[in-house]
Parts: sequence; C-alpha cells; structure tokens
Amino acid sequence: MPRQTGRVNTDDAVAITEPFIDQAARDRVTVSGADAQTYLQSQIAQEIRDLAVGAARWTFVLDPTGKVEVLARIQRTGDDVFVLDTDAGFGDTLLARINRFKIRVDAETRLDTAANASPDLAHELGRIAAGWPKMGAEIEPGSTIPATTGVTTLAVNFQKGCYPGQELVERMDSRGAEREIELHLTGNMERYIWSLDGLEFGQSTPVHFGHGERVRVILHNDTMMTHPMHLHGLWSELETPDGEFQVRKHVINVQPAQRLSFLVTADALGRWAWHCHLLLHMESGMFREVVVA
Ligand SMILES: [Cu+2]
Repeated sequence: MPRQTGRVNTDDAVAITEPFIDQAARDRVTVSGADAQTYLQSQIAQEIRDLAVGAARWTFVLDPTGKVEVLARIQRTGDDVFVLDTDAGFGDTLLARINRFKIRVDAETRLDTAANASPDLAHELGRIAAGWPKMGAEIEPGSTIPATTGVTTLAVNFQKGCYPGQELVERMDSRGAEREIELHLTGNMERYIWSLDGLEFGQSTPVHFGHGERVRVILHNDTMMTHPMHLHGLWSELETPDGEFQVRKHVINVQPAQRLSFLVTADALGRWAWHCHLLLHMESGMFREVVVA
C-alpha cells in the first residue's frame, strides 16, 4: 500500500496505485506548447523535467497558501504535451488553477471531462482499503493541508525549485529526533482508575520539552482499552515502526497492547495539556502537563 512505501520512487507509485484508480472516472487537463514543461514545473509540487514520454507521477497542485487544490497524476504524452488527471468533478478546479498564473506563456490548456461521474465499486473499495485520498472526500480543494493526506512523499518532490504553496508543504519538519521519551498508558479496569506511567495527574510532574527541540514520544498501552491521546498546542507526527511515514495529527489512538511513536517539534512555548480524550479517563487521571520552555 502506498502509505507504507515512503521510499517508493514516484514513477513506481503510479503503477502501484493503478488498481484503485478508475480510468473512466478521471477528468483530464491537457497542457501543450513550447512552454508547457517550464510552466508546469513552476506550478506543481512534482519534478517533471526528467519525466520520460509515457511516464507519469503523482503531484499536488497547491494554492499559494499551501493548501491542496487538486491531487493529480501528470503524464508526459509528448515532448511538449502533458496530461493531468484527477477525480471526476474536479477538472474545472484543476483547469482554473493551471490557468491562474498562465500569463505570456506559450501553452494551451484543454479540459476533457470523465465518461463516468464516479469510480466503479471495485476501484472504490480498493481505494478505501488502501487509504488513498479522494477529491471531495479526504481532500477539500483549498482547505486540506498536504501533510494530512498521507501521500506527501509520493506527490511532492522536496528537491525541486519554487512553486506556489511550497513554503507550507516544506515546513513539515524532516529532522530526526534529538531525544526520546517513553510513557506507558496505565490503569485499573476494575477500579476505573487511569494514569500515565502509573501516576495519576495529581501525583505527576510536567513533561518538559526544550523550545524548538525535536522529540520522539513512544507510547505503550498497557491497558485493555483504546486511548485517544490528545497533545494540545503541538502537532503529533505519527510514524510507522520503520520511521518512514509521518502524518500530522492532533489526537493519536493507541490501541490495547499497542506500542507506537510520534515526533513532536516543540515550537510553541507554554504549558499544554496532554490527555486521553475519553472524558472519564481524563478526569480519573490520564492527564499530564507538557511544558515547552
Ligand atoms: Cu482513555
């Protein structure tokens, strides 16, 4: 599944995702002309200068504030011809975004709308099983942040030059952790007492993060219930056991007997609450204060 293949080469990613992309339910925008490559290179999050004729890659098309306008594939179909395809119904959005900065550019754009308004059931079930985001569902044009889509490593080239929205997408901290802290989610089902590392809030001292520090937080759930842990004020970047993939969350579900880790950049000074989102658990002690100083 693409979510677990952070190292996948972006051309391979298109082949891997093929089973859950219904070709008949894609709107297509063709960009052709002498300036097509230069112009698109300056507009999208993916590198296309080394894209061979026939090859394709996933890309975000962002708005200038860094929100996702469209998740698309871009295929080079000729030296000066590119076809971007996206979920049916979003070709207009894509075309408008491509045309928006097309001033004194030698390139023509054309929209071909999809034959079918929605993908067939087999493709749709495959997509859901793979956790692949869909336009209008997981991606809302102009409001979704790239890092929340789960496909940033496939749809962004972090080495390429400037394009609108780049500042925000590249603000995601790629530093490794400077320090690790480990905590156990603990409790007693019968007495209905919940705690962190065996200490209820009243007995605990705050967890300290240095300002700007990058910390890996490792949680072990020693209880028989799932705890949605909410760290206020800071993003929690969930990672896979191999450390490859990260998604930014406010609340992290920790399942019974699960060990998981997430990365935090302590970029917000102050005192923050960190607690289980189940009110009863929080009130009976599963709560810590986090101090960033
Ligand atoms: Cu809980």
